[in-house]
Amino acid sequence: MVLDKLGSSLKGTLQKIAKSMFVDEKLINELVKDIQRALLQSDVNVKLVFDLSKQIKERALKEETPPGLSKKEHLINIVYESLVTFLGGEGLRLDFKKKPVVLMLVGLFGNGKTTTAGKLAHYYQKRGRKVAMVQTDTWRPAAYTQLKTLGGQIKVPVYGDPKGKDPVKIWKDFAPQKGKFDLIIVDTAGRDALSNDLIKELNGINEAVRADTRLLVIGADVGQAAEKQARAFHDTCGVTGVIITKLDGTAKGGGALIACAVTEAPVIFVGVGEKIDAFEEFRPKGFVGRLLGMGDLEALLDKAREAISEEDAKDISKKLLKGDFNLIDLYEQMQAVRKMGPLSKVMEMVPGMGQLNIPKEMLNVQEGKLEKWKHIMGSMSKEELEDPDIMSVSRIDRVAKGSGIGASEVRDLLKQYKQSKKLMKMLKGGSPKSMEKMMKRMGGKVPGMGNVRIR
Ligand SMILES: Nc1nc2c(ncn2[C@@H]2O[C@H](COP(=O)(O)OP(=O)(O)OP(=O)(O)O)[C@@H](O)[C@H]2O)c(=O)[nH]1
Ligand SMILES: [Mg+2]
Repeated sequence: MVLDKLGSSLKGTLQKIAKSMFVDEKLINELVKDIQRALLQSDVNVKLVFDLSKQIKERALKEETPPGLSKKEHLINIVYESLVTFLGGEGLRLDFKKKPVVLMLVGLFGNGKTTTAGKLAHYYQKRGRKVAMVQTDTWRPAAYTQLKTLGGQIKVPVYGDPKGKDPVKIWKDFAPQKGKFDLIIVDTAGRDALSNDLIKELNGINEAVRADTRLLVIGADVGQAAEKQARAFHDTCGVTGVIITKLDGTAKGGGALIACAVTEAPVIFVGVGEKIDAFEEFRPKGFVGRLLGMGDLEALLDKAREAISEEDAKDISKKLLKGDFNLIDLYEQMQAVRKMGPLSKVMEMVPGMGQLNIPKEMLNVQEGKLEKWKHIMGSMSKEELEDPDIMSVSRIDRVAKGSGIGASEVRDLLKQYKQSKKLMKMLKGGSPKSMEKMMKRMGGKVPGMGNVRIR
């Protein structure tokens, strides 16, 4: 995952705080050193690392502990806040009140601009926006076709001229149709290095397009060269946000973070694969929360929203959080979770789960189980589905016969339902300690997720 190494080192550091008796200068110094080491190992620029650690140290030594917080909590909070600010604070939201929003992607050759254009179009289209893409890259021979293919996959119109030579003209030919869309994504050409040529071309496009949002697309593998690139693009067109691509690879990703510092713009999305949906909104708060093991229910709900309809997601998540949900919800939730991707990824986003060492390979919902549940539930009455607590021995027998699936499977489903309900109540409480205790009590099984044992 994103900046994996950073995550595990920082977790270790925070455990150190949790275990120590007092918060004193010695501990703060140790903490700052640990954070420095973690960031440097993730390829973060040295100057950035020192600025950040200096800030943490100063705050930790000078600030009074606010009422209601323990010294340790306060220290963890300082680390949290500093890391969040470091990664761009609140992030960036497109303001669709002004229509259309025009978004331009810039970056060097092969960093992923065109791929990202498709991903962005997909992302916003899923959220109900009318999207168009414009290809102004007249350098790469197949640039128009590449974008056209992506647009075809997701049914988003693509404008451009495969034979055109003048990007500004391409934009001007499209411009009269702007009003039909909520969001227009403009792809631009790259070069293998920042040349005067590219800068001149981007200046021209930038002036014609007058994009509200100008995003620098930069690969996680760019490393320390990111600083120079970010500065040059920023000088040319005033970068307002950063997208880091290829975070699924082996690169540590920390190098690209300098782009945020140089442009004073936040990372707003990250690319985690070549496919059109291998794309995640990046929320510094959630990200740091996850790094520090606080979990991020928001991000989880966001994914759920994509996998199922928004209405359903709101409903189910509300029910889940209240711990009052029925069998249909459980089934839908399991289906949705499966759509969200590897369960191990989903688990990282649930508060507390990050700290339970669940073996990754076990986090697979069993396909066969879901199928059986479907049959069992098909034989249950509406009343029974909505209130599984009324399932008596005779009802279980009836359902078993009706579905042709054994009574023990029916009981298994009911058991999983009950345990999930309890688990969801606990998640709401959010304390990893109490969760762990509870899960041990349940025989080490995570309900609904196959027979997952806690190590
Ligand atoms: N693994 C991985 N590959 C990616 C990601 N984003 C883009 N790529 C790949 O990177 C390569 C280059 O992507 P493009 O979108 O063509 O890059 P570009 O910036 O438009 O390149 P130019 O048009 O030549 O400037 C392609 O093979 C993409 O599939 C990502 O998040 N992860
Ligand atoms: Mg391209």
